[in-house]
Amino acid sequence: MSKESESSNNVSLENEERRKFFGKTALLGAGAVAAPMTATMFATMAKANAAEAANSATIHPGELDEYYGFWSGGHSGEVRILGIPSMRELMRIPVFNIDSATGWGLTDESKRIKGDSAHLLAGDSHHPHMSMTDGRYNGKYVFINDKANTRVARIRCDIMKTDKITTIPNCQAIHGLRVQKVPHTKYLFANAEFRIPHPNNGLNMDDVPGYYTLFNGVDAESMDVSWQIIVDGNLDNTDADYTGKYAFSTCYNSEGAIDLTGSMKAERDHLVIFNIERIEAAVKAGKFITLAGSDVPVLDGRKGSDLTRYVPVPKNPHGINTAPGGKYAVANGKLSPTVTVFQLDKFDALFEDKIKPRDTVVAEVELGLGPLHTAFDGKGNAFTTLFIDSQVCKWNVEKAIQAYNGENVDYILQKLDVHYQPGHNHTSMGETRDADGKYLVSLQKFAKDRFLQCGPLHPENDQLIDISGDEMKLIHDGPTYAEPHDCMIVHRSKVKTRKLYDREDPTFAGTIAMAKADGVNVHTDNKIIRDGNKVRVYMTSVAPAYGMNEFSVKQGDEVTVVITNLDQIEDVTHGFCMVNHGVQMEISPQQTASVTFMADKPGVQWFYCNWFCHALHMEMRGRMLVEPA
Ligand code: RUQ
Ligand code: CUA
Ligand code: CA
Repeated sequence: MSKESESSNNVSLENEERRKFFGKTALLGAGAVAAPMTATMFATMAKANAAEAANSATIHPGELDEYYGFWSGGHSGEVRILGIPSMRELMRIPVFNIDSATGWGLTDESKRIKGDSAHLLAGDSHHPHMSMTDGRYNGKYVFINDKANTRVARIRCDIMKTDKITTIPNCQAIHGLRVQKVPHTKYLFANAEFRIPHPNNGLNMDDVPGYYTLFNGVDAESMDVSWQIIVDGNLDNTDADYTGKYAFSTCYNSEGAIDLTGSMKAERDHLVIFNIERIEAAVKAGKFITLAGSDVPVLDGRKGSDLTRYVPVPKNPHGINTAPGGKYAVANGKLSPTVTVFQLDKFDALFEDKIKPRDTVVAEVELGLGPLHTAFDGKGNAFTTLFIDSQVCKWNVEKAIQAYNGENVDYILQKLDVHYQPGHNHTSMGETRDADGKYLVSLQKFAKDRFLQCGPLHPENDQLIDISGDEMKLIHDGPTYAEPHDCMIVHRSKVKTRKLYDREDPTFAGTIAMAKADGVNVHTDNKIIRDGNKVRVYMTSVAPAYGMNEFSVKQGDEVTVVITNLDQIEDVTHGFCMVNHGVQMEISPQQTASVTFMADKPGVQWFYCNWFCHALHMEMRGRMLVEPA
């Protein structure tokens, strides 16, 4: 036995003690649970472990990472791209937030994409997932949900920008989000978490038993809502199978409670399984209603419906994760120390009423306290985060099934301390058929003593773990800003990005159409169009100058500045900032971007380029001359 595994054993002993102390139901105030070891106590052991790992987190200067990591930005409302294994942050993609660097939420193009929610300045992104073909990433889109404002969004992976945002009608708080894996991502599956009255008009607020929520199928190409399914209980997380026939969601509030204690009463809540073929057939046959807020087909999937089945699962289950082979899915118990393993090929029989709901469960085994999410290595092993225990538990699925059937096998292979209180975790390519068992990222909600203190607000700690060998090895700590809920790790071979914008890019097609209607060729013209008190200023840019040194408007004019960056050189992004007007935006090579604002101040108003583009970047500026009203 090596020194390292001896120390691991000591750690498990300590955790045993801690477990006794807290007991199995002492979960409230879990965030206050003390750290199992201090950072210093861990330093020596961690160093030794990292040094021994087969896969290193070290990427030398100038070297490229092997994987793209897509991180949700939580209540920052964005998505971030990290390089794996270096854990370097490569890019931020503003989605539901406002971003002053790129002008996301300020520019006309981004407002068009935000559509009916353009007035919302905040969001809470949780679950990024890439579109798939036959259970494999296809590099086309990354989808993300906004719990805060009940939206789903799509990011185009060729330019890594948001290109569609849809507000889901008739419900509140989209939490769980996944894609259909097979045959391809036709649907996004989106869980509305909170139960509400219908219609929600203030006249039936006391009818709590009458509240319900909806499971949503969103067309991945049009981003329109295809159908909504009324369910019993609420909806937490979701995943799909590898046949394309089923999606399934966890529910922590089968009680239909509106308070904390009420939602913890039942020993079991459930997993609800959706039969996609039957849903599509029912929609086709016109067997739906519509709700006040929209014309989206709404179907009843409550208990007794043909469209769904409800499988009891202990207790306030959280994550639901399909294993890469597609044979099993794992629900994570949260308030129960167990995970529940479903055998997915039993779902056909369940829907044909040949077996009972619980007959689809092939194992329900204890792992530790507060299981939240499970990831897989593609070799039959699973990695489950234990929030209360501050550990990742590696276990073998087949062995868990044997143990559940009474055989005397040890299904738990290793427990690794993580720092501290993990929520999601994700393995490289682990939610696809291509799971490669190389890296595991564990996303910790608390950093505590891991980093230099930065005041009362701490970063989180995203840890990288080498899972290629028999033992998990912690190889990197990565502080992150609020609050990556979830991430996904995609091999770089799956992603092809553009170096320059295509001049026909749909992102700015609306702006080009406006220019055409104004008789302006944005490639060549520097021109002002006056249309009553609306003024459209079209200019080009080539480092280090705008095509226009100055332009004149009247106080009270609504000014739209449209800039086309004619630079053809990769990386020469310009900006446009109108001083004292709250106006900023990015114009990358070959991009057209526009922003609209009121010229409400008379006199000389300077504008300048705010993306460093040239030795004479400071000199890239001009004047807006505003004639007083
Ligand atoms: S949830 S910590 Cu928003 Cu993904 Cu599980
Ligand atoms: Cu153009 Cu800086
Ligand atoms: Ca419950």
